[in-house]
Amino acid sequence: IVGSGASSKVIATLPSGESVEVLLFGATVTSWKSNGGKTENLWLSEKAALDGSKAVRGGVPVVFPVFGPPPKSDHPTSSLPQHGFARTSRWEFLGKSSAEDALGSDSVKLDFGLYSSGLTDEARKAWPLDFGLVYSVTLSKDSLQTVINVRNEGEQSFEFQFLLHTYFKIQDISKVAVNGLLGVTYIDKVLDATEHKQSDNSIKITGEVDRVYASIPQDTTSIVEDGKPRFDVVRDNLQDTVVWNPWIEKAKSMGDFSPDDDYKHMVCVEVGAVQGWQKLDKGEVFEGGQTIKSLL
Ligand code: TA6
Repeated sequence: IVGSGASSKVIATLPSGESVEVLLFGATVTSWKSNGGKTENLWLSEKAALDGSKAVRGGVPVVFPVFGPPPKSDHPTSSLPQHGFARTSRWEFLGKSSAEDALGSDSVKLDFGLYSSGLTDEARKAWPLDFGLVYSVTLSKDSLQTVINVRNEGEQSFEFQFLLHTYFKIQDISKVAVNGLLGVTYIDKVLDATEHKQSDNSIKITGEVDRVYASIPQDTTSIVEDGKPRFDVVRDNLQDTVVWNPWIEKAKSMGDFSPDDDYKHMVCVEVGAVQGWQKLDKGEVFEGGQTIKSLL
């Protein structure tokens, strides 16, 4: 662990130079470098708050127990902030373990925990359910796996949503396509949350895009740049994926999004369980996450 207080972070590096950095604040991955450590794969705003003062603008914010603005009323999450409390809570570092896969290549796993007892009074009051989260970040040579384990530690059942709000770093948004969502139904939040069907395999981004693709049959969404595969985003036990780019006006309107024209150098492909709610009875566990692969 380096640093202290809210800006404490854990850094792990493979012998071949790849690295991952995780803030204890929100268990937010803020950097993932592949190619021997030469290629940064995640976008991070130059004005991202890294001091715990607000959710990190970039990297991989952890969204739990609600995605987006919570239901207006009479729902347990109604008084939570947008995207829930996980990304603005202080998580515990539970430890690091190194492993070798069958082919002998190294990987290192970092575990983080967040429990009801670790919430601010405000969050605890807003969502008074007993839960335990263990978030595992595993760095391998060309991939980063991030998995959440949600346990209901209380007597009452509860329901939640979960999403990994991954900001991918890309060279030029005009040369990017997001592939693998052909035929999938999506809610278009730019077009008044109307429902649409993805008519072709490639999504090009030529303006603000904010779409929630639900119940996706196959598990991989790909980001292609300039005709070459750049990232594969593989879902594990999560059925939905959000595609988001704020474009010019929205980028300008976010105080912590900087530089303003950096919407050209990022795209969010966010895996999650956000359509409807995952229900956990007493003692039940949910596990899900993603493996993101750098194909450069
Ligand atoms: O994931 C897309 C989204 O839900 C957008 O609607 C936009 O609000 C984005 O998340 C960022 O939300 P934030 O609360 O981090 O500003």
